[in-house]
Amino acid sequence: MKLYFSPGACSFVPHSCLHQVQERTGQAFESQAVNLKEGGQRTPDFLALNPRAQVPVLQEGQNTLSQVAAICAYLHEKFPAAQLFSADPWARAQQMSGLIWMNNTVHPTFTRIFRSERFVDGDASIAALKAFSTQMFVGYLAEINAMTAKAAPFLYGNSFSPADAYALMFIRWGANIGLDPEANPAYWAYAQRLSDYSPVKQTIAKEGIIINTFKKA
Ligand SMILES: N[C@@H](CCC(=O)N[C@@H](CS)C(=O)NCC(=O)O)C(=O)O
Repeated sequence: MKLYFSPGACSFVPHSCLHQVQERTGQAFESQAVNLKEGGQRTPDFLALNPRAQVPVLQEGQNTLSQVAAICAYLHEKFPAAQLFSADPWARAQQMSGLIWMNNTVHPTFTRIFRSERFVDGDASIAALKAFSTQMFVGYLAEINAMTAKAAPFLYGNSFSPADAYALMFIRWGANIGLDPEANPAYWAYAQRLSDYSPVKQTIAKEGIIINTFKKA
């Protein structure tokens, strides 16, 4: 089993899951970094794995699987002892609901800030899209802040689920574009706790990332 990831990207979510699988079941995995800044996602070798030119990709023998939620669900079904989601159907559905919202709403909003030129033409339109999407992203961070205020200690109770790893990436991505993580105190406290959770801690170390990249003016 091999995960193609980019440090600090959404692939951090299945990467954290794989570390939890390894820790709880002993199942080893390989991982390979793809340099998105240098176009590693558009090389012929990578496009053969995922023609959509995106990480994450999970490779199982000759087969490949893309999409964060699908990879996490697959790992859960294959390694139930890793407890990536709850065993209770309703609790699991809540965890999945949060994960899918992050993947289909919060993440694409950030993409409109980070990759604005892919969505509109012209400097003025790009600036407008960035500004509008940043306001939306700030709103989502506040929404997650409210969720983390009730985190016990994870977003969905006493067990880690993939949505936790996604939430950690969002506060980091915000810091990357100049949004102070400490503006959402509950979220920032949760992010610091989560960074110390063993599978997440190992993933941070493996990817060589820091969570708070915010620089005060
Ligand atoms: N919905 C996709 C999103 C994947 C995605 O947006 N990946 C980004 C990194 S966070 C990527 O590979 N971007 C490459 C690019 O923008 O060229 C999933 O769940 O896997």
